[in-house]
Amino acid sequence: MTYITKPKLHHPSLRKNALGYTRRDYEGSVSTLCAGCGHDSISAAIIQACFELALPPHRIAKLSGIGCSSKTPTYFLGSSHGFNSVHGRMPSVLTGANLANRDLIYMGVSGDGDSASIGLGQFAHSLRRGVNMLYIVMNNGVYGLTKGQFSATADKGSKSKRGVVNSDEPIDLVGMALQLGATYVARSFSGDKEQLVPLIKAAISHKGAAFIDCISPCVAFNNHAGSTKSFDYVREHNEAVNRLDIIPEREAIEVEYAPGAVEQVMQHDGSMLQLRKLAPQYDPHDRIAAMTYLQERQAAGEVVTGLLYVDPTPRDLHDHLDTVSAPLNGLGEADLCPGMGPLDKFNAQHR
Ligand SMILES: Cc1ncc(C[n+]2csc(CCOP(=O)(O)OP(=O)(O)O)c2C)c(N)n1
Ligand code: SF4
Ligand SMILES: [Mg+2]
Repeated sequence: MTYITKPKLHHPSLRKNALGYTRRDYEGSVSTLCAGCGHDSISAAIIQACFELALPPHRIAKLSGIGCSSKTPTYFLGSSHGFNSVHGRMPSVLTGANLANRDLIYMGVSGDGDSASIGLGQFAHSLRRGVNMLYIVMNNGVYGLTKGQFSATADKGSKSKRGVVNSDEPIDLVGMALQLGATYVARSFSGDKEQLVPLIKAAISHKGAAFIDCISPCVAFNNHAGSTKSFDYVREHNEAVNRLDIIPEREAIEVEYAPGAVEQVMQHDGSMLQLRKLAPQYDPHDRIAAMTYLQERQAAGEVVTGLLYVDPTPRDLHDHLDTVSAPLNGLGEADLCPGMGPLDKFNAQHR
């Protein structure tokens, strides 16, 4: 429905955030995805998260690859920067943009085909380098845009709409993200907005590589009995290890929980993560234990969701490379050509 444009005027009584924006100010154009597609629910969660965090839209850069999932940035944050790259190449474009201008908030939007097949190398390197971003995969287990071929995240034994059984082992992007050194790793479900919105908010506030694998059923090609990425399957097998609330810096903590049921994690920006533990033995600070737990539960047929791992003191790519703190487009001639003195000093360090 590209010909339907949204009205520009908003009802005066719409709730406003601290910047005076309404939720509608964070929307994009009307979605052209199939009605009921999980990806639209994730777009709605991203809109909600940015509205609640009161982010200035001009400070956000959303980048994607190719696929139904990679089309979604058109449907949210219409006033933000956007770049629709080549299939599987979003992470390298995002890395370059981030190195050039660290002042923007980077959001990489991808699909399971985009990230686990053609873009697997790019996915891996952006996480291991610690690029400061929210990397979200809208995971439906199929190539939705090209009409429903199994993707590399489809479970072994999962059935296609035509009854073909997938014989290949799946790639678990969460397991990979943990192994590669991502400092914030979560899994969620497009049908669970209450879980997803805080996970997105916390991932945006995280200063490092934050990865969310969001199961997002494809109603056209992968939502039938036998599919392990269908709405019914995920609802029946969803095991949430925790529930997250995020309390921005300086806001009074008013929520009360029973002692022992909640863990508080302070982030670098002063915001506080409140983790309500649903699986008391699950420790989201132990990378190795998280990997073992996930594999055990996966073998039992469960889909583990929640905040799976967080490092509250992450280092990002700029810290590793010791880059200048100013965006490159803000550097003047004197910074770029400091003269012979600094050049001689620099050369001397390498002799
Ligand atoms: C280089 C290249 N190879 C193949 C394609 C064809 N193609 C377009 S989208 C896509 C898969 C998309 O799957 P996914 O990332 O899971 O997104 P979804 O549509 O399922 O959301 C493929 C193979 C392409 N556009 N470019
Ligand atoms: S084909 Fe599948 S992934 Fe693509 S818009 Fe339709 S439901 Fe969504
Ligand atoms: Mg897909």
